[in-house]
Amino acid sequence: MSKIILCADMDAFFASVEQQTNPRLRGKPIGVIGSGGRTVITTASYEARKFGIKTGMNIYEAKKVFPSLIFVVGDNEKYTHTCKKLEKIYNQFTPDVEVYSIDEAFLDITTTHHLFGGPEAIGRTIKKTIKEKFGINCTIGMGPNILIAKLASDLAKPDGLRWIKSEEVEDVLKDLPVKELWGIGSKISERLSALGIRTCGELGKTPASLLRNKFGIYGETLKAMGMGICNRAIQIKPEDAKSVGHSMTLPEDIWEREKIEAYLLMLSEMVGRRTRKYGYMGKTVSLIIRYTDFETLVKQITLSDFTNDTHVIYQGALKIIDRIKLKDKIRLLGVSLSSLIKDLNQIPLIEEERKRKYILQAIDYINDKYGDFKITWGSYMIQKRNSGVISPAWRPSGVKNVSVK
Ligand code: TTP
Ligand code: MG
Repeated sequence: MSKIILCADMDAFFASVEQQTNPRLRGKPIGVIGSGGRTVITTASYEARKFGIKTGMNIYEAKKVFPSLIFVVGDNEKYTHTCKKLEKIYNQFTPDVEVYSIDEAFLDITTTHHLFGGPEAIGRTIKKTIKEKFGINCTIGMGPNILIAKLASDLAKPDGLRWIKSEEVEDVLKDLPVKELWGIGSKISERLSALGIRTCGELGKTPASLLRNKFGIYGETLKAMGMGICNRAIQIKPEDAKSVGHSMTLPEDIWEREKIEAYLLMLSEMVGRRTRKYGYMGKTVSLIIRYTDFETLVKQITLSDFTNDTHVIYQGALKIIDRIKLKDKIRLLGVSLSSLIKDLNQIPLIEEERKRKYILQAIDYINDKYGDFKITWGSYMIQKRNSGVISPAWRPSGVKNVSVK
């Protein structure tokens, strides 16, 4: 059964909030700017867009394009406050909500829409509720995945509602310029254009080998996008959002250092991967050890920085084990990451860290597509071979979301 994903995106969000809080600005062409001197327009009301005002213009450019534009200094607190309230509205229709940005959210309504009279009824109710409560127009897009839901919303802007059903996807994409797709910016669209690929239809029909050649692993994603395929699931916050952990009862009781290390690396990878998937980073690594007599230890270490990098988590777990004098064989091991913050997905400034981030993304992409541990760390494989403890048939199992104090 095809999924039904709903994308809600506020229209001219910051400007709409400003117009709502100051009635004199309603219906007027306004541009929201920062409070500093060298600031740009973060958004313009639709009244201002008609005169050519665009996000990213600096004040001087904007004044030249449209001298009567009203500048309003933005207030982030107002916007985050509204964003939190919007989430509550979405939660009335499904628990599977991903607040993607300050004014966009994705809702998986596959299993709940029938309770509310269908997808379009949910869309209309959300629009009406937001308008009544906040005086803001929003656009709702729906589709079989995030990519198509987002596209539907973009195509329906402003104040629209559009549902692109699975059977309509091919037709919608056929002549659509590639840059209309979420995730294809002007640089990629230029590179595609140099290959003679202008529409999504053409992109979807391009041989994967050619795209892989030009774009590496991202080439496959691009081809899928051209076909309207997107496997990225909605990222729901972890249940308690306090920690992400994984523990497992071992197939045999162990004592040997290299076996412990092999399991810790595997557990760290599971924790790192899940933390990355949820879009979080953590600063506290905890190690759980249960001896054969069931005595259980939980020890923690605080890292110098927030991370979701498998190896940093693993190094943290190793530091903890170094400080423990094992009194017996171990029957259960667990690793967890806590003190979580949302990963803002910033690109690291240090080249080495940047490379690592891309490596992790590539590994996650492959493992998401082909299955857990299809690609993994060399040291894990070496230890696996040497220790001989992990059978190829072994599958990750154990307690998820271990909460540690
Ligand atoms: P968008 O949803 O991209 O834009 P928008 O809501 O203003 O307009 P649209 O009707 O096209 O959806 O961004 C949401 C808010 O985020 C926007 O109101 C201002 C802010 N923003 C920035 O602060 N910096 C930016 O570069 C962009 C694009 C947006
Ligand atoms: Mg918006």
